[in-house]
Amino acid sequence: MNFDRKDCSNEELVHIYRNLLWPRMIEEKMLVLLRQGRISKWFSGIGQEAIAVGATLALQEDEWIMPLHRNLGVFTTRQMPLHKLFKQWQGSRDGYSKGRERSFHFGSREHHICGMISHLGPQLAIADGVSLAHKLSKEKKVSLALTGEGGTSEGDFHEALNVAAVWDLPVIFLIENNGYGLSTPTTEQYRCISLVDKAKGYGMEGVQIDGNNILQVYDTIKGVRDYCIRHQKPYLIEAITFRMRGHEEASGTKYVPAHLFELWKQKDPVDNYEQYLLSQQALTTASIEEIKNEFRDKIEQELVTGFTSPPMPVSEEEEVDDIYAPADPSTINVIDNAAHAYTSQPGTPELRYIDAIRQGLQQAMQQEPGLVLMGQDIAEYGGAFKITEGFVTEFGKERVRNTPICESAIVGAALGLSLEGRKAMMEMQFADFVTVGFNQIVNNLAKMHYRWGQKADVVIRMPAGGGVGAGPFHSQSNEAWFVHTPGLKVVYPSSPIDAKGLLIAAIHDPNPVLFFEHKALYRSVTGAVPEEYYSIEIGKARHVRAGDELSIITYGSGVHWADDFAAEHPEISIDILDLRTLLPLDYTAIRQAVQRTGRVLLLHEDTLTGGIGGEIAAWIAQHCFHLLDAPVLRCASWDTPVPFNTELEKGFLAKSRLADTVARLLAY
Ligand SMILES: Cc1ncc(C[n+]2csc(CCOP(=O)(O)OP(=O)(O)O)c2C)c(N)n1
Repeated sequence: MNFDRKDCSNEELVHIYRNLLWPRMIEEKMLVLLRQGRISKWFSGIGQEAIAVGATLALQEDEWIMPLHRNLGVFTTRQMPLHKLFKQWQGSRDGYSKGRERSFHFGSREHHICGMISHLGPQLAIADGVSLAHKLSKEKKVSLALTGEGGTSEGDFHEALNVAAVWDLPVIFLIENNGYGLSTPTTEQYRCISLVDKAKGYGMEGVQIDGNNILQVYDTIKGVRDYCIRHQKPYLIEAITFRMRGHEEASGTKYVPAHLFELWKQKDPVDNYEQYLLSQQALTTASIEEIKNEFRDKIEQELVTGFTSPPMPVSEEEEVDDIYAPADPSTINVIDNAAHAYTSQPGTPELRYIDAIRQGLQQAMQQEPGLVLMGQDIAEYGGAFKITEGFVTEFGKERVRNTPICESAIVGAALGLSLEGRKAMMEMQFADFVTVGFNQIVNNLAKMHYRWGQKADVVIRMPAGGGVGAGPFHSQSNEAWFVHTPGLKVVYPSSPIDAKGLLIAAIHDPNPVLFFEHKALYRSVTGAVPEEYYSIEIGKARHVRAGDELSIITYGSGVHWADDFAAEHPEISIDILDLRTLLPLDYTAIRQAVQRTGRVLLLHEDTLTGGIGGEIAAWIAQHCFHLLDAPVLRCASWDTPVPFNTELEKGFLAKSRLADTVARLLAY
């Protein structure tokens, strides 16, 4: 192995050695503990340490790294104490994730390490967002994301590299090509000769390096870092290495030809570097032994602390409490239900639902200089529904960003912006397209705070709903998918005043909020909207209409269907509750609605099975049974995709069955 020390002093060479040796010795100890049955699982990075260690040494300490499951060297080089790492691996309360996460699936803000989720590829686009934040603040920093060669087959790899290239982001993408993805060899993973060749396809520079040569890794990444900062561009590095052990310790290595282990043993990064240091007289055999003894003692000491953890308290309350990041103290005027009366005062301007959203967004951009908007066609074109028309002129293209068609990477980038303390709002062009960004939302955004205490300050606007003759992929009501995901907030305003106030509340909430806006309401519903910058509390329902014969509990378009129905049937005394937020639900208001009439009809545009109505009906049955005079009835859309033909769509929508359902309920 050819080492080139360039202008490294002996002290620097030894410093690198100590960082390289430390994770190796920890791992060797872990393998012993595993054999003794004292730990349960281990993903080994033995033989690959030079990549994680070299990369981490080449970056500044406050530059974010997105590591994966084989990158112990990132965590140790950032000086995380072994006893705490060990507690993390053991699932102890005093590890880095309060026992909620396994192995290397955790991060630490203090160490600028963003924890992976199992899905591998999602790490990459988070680095885009972090680098975007640096670029916008003109900070001379990079972020670095690691991936295995297996992970490069994921769409997330393509999306993240493409966005970084199109937006000229200073991100280092580092592929650790270790020959196998679980049992799959590279020949069954990709057809190109070298993965680094892909750089050209994205319009970025790339280089292939010997991933076992610590000095080459360190020196290359230092140089690439300078390049990324100077040119404000991303860079792809393919580091060639080999996985010397199984995918994880229990899975074995039968499928790997034995001679490959022989070959790669000769290329061991620690042994080779040791030999080099001896040849350079930077170390002697005795001093190497001294360091090893020092490390051995340190490991034993740290493990004493590592094995002593307090018992795990099992408290649902504490677990649930940590799902959401606590809100920052708000200085924004919060208006409540009384606002609807207040807006009937003369002089309050009337706005359409769409204009109220636009006004809320525009004022939020004025108030929050850190807020960045991202979405397809939202810049000069103004978005598919023209909500952001004119925003580029007022706020500039840096903060109002057109995106390539890559929902997953943009959600990931939004999360990266949040890591750097910015607020991000993404516009899904249609709520239907959220399926291709689903993983980032339900697994990364939603779970991050619970997993390692990092907030995900992201709003995703979701133009949803049917009644517009747009067929199965531009009409869905998919809010229930997200209501089932702890960690998200799901908001669905039905009126202009709520749309503006809830959007501002969503932007100021430090948690991920899915903000549903009904397309058919955009231009058909008008109402008084205060001009001031105000918010409406997330999680509070609105009592829309008082009645004493039956209560319709609904949201979104359902509020208007119910209201219209009530107006057309003055002979029935109908009470209407607009939920406004679906996660968390306002159970106090739901109970009160049941109490008022004893008869409940749950109405939603979403399809019946698995819709939010089922959840609320179950809750009412369990908690308000004594208040009911009739069974809870649901009125929802057919359990089919949304049909295109207008007559068929009318039949599909719940509205067409509202009168019948009301009659059935009253007949009890
Ligand atoms: C989306 C997804 N599919 C499959 C898996 C299961 N899985 C975990 S690691 C892994 C192999 C990854 O290979 P590679 O990216 O080369 O990294 P390596 O393990 O070799 O370091 C697989 C298939 C997963 N975690 N996520």
